[in-house]
Amino acid sequence: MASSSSVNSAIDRLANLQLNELSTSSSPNLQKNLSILSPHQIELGKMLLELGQGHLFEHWSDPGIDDDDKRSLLSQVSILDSSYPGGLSSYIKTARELLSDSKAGRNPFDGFTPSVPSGEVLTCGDDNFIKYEEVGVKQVQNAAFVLVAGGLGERLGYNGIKLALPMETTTGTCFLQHYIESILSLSEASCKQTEVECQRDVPLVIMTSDDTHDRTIQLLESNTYFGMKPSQVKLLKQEKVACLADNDARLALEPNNKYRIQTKPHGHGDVHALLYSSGLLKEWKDGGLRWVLFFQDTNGLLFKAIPAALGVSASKEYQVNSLTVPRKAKEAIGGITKLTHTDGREMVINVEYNQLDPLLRATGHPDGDSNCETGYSPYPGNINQLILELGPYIEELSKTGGAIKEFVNPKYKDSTKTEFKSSTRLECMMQDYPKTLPPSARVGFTVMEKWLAYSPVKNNPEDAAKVPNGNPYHSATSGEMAIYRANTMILQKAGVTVDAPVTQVFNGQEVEVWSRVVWKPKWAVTFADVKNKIKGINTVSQKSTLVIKGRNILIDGLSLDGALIVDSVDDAEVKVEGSVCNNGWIIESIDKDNTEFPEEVRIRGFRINKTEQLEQFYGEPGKFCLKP
Ligand code: UGB
Repeated sequence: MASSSSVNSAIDRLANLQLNELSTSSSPNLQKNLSILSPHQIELGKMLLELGQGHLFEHWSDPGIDDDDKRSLLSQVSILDSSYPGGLSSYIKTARELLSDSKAGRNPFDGFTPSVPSGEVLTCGDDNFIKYEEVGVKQVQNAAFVLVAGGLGERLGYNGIKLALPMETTTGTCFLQHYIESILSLSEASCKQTEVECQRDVPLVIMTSDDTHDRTIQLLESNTYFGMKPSQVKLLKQEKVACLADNDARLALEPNNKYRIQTKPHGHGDVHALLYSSGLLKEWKDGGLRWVLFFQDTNGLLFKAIPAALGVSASKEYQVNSLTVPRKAKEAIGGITKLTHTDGREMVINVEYNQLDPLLRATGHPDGDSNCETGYSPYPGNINQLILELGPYIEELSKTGGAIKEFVNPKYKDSTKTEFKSSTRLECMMQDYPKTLPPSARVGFTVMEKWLAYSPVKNNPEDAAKVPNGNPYHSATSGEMAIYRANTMILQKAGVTVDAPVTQVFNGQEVEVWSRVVWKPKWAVTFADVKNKIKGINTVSQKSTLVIKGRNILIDGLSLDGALIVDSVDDAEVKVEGSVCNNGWIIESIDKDNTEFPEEVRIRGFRINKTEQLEQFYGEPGKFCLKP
């Protein structure tokens, strides 16, 4: 073993060597400060100079500057360098190329002609849907789930993390709880269907960022992981990337701190590099897993679509399956598009909402992104639910390290495109993963009905109220109403007579208000489950609330006009029949600016007044009948 003195002298030699190399460099400020830096920091300083970033040392001789500030700048550089595939030099090189393309107005889709791709179109409740659900549920025990939740949700303007937001306020279940309970129930159903003992716990990875990491851990820990084993959940934190001040990709310093590089989020595409570098993919592969399912933070409907979509992946052997819904022109979701290049290349890929319109206009569609005779854009909307087959995914990532094709979106001061209004950065999107795949890769997509599969919470009340007529609000108001509509419509498809919805306006948004029907995933995770638990003639009035929390609850001859909440231990079987009539739970409009209400209520513009209900809990094993 080397003695500490020999190690120290090696470091000294290295530092001197670098000192000498730097003596001809363009930054006298850095040279003067070499004695306070570690060899690694000197190495980083040298790299920055070589990358044309000498301006970062401009303030190093300002009076009153602490050595710690200088060291902290280089510590930050070290993190930026190690967290980006290929390091900072690769980041700056790519940035220069993309900024030059942007300045020249080069179109990333140059040479490509868009056309409408074909995919598997599913209708909830029909035989095909049920068949795919069954195939999909069997596969869940071979799947891992990945939730990207590093976004701050600037558009929503909510102060907490979006995963902690109630998905609906009838039960107050937050998004993360619903996701976890859905995964647990699906996994249990999977083992039951295949009649095997569950060999493993289905893994859940959550990608966080500095904006969401601590609060995500707190949410999990204060709720005992919502029933998952802590070892089943892994958090991977994405780092932000350096901001760029100009077309030469000079790194931008914070306006109020000349010793800190300004950083911004790099986008959800980071998830691939993080998964790869974490070693989890290999662990999953060795453990016999076959699928990785990616999903976003606030789509409360998604798990209604997952079993059938996974069934499509397995049946069609798709290496990549994107879940989509019919898309309104100009809606802020990407469009899945077939792109054919003049050189013969072809790919089916998401074209982001801000790029679809110019691409169409440039390729002979003068109306750009517009609706066709169906009232929707012919390009199905990407809802960023991707199902990847693990084997080919690892193979691809071992070539790319998980790096995803990036883009840059600078806001220029004027038409000379020489200065930016504010700093920019490279970004990447998880749905761009297929861009590097060979043409032989099996890339497909599945179209689901929007009412069933997609209603995210992204927009604040003010912006939602300004959404063009007929386009979705994507707000907390519409997100909650979509849960009630989907659940009530599923009951209807299962044979229950339900009332038509009424139209009401909350926070300036006109929405359909259906009966407030909510169930726990352990009651039903598929359409077939719902059908099996509904018998006889049942009716639910529009003003009603029906909450089903227990596992074995059979609705058989219920007439509901009010609020009914049924819960039971897992070993109890409860048959619900007869007439339930009470004043129920009333939706009351509230003012979004009334600070008497918590923020998560104000962003909806309504609250639920729990006036009167029939609430029954069956705490013992056995057979029971709830007959009022
Ligand atoms: N996210 C991260 O985890 N890290 C980040 O750095 C950024 C985001 P947005 P966006 O389904 O409605 C996407 O901001 O990016 C997470 C698709 O690109 O909600 O505008 C974040 O926490 C678009 O094609 O959405 O649009 C959240 O969970 C379309 O499909 C997720 O990434 C659209 O979503 C999405 O972030 C949609």
